[in-house]
Amino acid sequence: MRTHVAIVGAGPAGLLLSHLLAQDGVDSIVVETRTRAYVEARIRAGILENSTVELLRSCGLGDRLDREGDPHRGIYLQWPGERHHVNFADLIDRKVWIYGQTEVQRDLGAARDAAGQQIHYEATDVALHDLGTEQPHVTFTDADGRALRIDADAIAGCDGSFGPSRAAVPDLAKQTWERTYPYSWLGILADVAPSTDELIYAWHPDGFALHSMRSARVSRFYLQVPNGTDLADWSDDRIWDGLAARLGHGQDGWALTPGPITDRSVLPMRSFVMAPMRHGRLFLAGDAAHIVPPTGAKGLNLAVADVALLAPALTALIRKKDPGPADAYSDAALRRVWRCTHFSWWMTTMLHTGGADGGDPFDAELQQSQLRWVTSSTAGATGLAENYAGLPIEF
Ligand code: RFL
Ligand code: PHB
Repeated sequence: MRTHVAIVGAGPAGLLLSHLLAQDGVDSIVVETRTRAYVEARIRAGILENSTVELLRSCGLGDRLDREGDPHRGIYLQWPGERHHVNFADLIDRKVWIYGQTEVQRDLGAARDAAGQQIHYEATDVALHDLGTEQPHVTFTDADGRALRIDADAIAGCDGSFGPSRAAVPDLAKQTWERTYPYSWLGILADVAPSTDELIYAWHPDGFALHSMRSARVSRFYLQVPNGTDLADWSDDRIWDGLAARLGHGQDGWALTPGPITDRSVLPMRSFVMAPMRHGRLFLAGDAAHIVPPTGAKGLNLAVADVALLAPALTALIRKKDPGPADAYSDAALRRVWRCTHFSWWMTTMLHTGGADGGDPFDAELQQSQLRWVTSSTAGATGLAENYAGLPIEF
């Protein structure tokens, strides 16, 4: 097969890239290891930034988001005895939207179906070749066992943190930075109306907790747990008791309503950046190039921002034979990546405590001091608001 861009990975980065390229008259073929049902059911991100929403609207993907998405004016930050609202709308005139990654993925899938996009799900043995030439290619075995090859002008590595694209860049041609954290998140989805109008990020001596949501009937919660936590050790009662204690059930008359748990998982936390986000004719976007811990709600938004830069860069390279934007892509994308990497690290280290292991009392005092400043100073709150809701794509 021959196309302009071979896209590895049909997550949000890969499908949005194929959508934006098609709008500019650039063809692509997408290769994905999982089934479509699996990709569309994966429970992940829940928050879209202002600039992500504007981009999705501008490329024709905003209709259902505008009907069903829930705009939030800000978030609550709390610690025992105190809950404060940080109002992004008042501070910087920007909002965030509750709209699950599952919904974004379905909207992208429907738009690509309507355009007749070629996507090979359930591919195996996906490999990238000849990246240093102007005619790279991808080989794979399709769902029917056929060995296939895609020749392209460029390859987009949108295959997340475990795909082959990052690994295809030789060690000598890349630099990486990594931070692991000494805690994980236990995440649940529950069939119960949210007990809050906007997200609650809670600092607590037992560990961080987050009350998020997916709709008027579905709530999403996270609890900080030690690395290596076994889900079997967390009964439903233990989860709800932990959430009630950390989120402040009974505090100022606030009550947490539990409900049936429909999904649960433990997620490790990691920061990772690889540079440059390009090797020859391979361009990386999204989790393939960088990972952030989820505390800042940045991962999906960063993937979208990468692709918003990459699509016009590949269009200029392929249709106008202008390499300028493609040459500038990695540096431009990395500026936002490092800002979001810092913000995600900052939110994470401000809110996670020693938990069951006790923790450092000095750190705990600094965290609470930081939380008091962020929630009481306009300058502090505006910094958080700009980073959480307000970064322009080209930041
Ligand atoms: P994805 O979504 O991982 O998609 C990559 C795709 O590549 C496929 N793949 C391959 N395809 C072909 N050949 C191979 N050999 C392949 N190997 C892998 C995979 O099957 C997959 O379909 O990466 P992408 O597109 O870069 O998107 C990134 C986002 O998914 C991710 O950053 C976010 O989900 C992170 N994240 C959040 N981001 C936010 O912006 N806001 C949030 O509120 C938020 N919450 C979260 C999150 C991530 C979480 N988890 C589980 C990691 C909450 C959670 C719990
Ligand atoms: C989510 O709803 O899954 C979510 C929300 C905010 C975060 C992380 C995850 O910071």
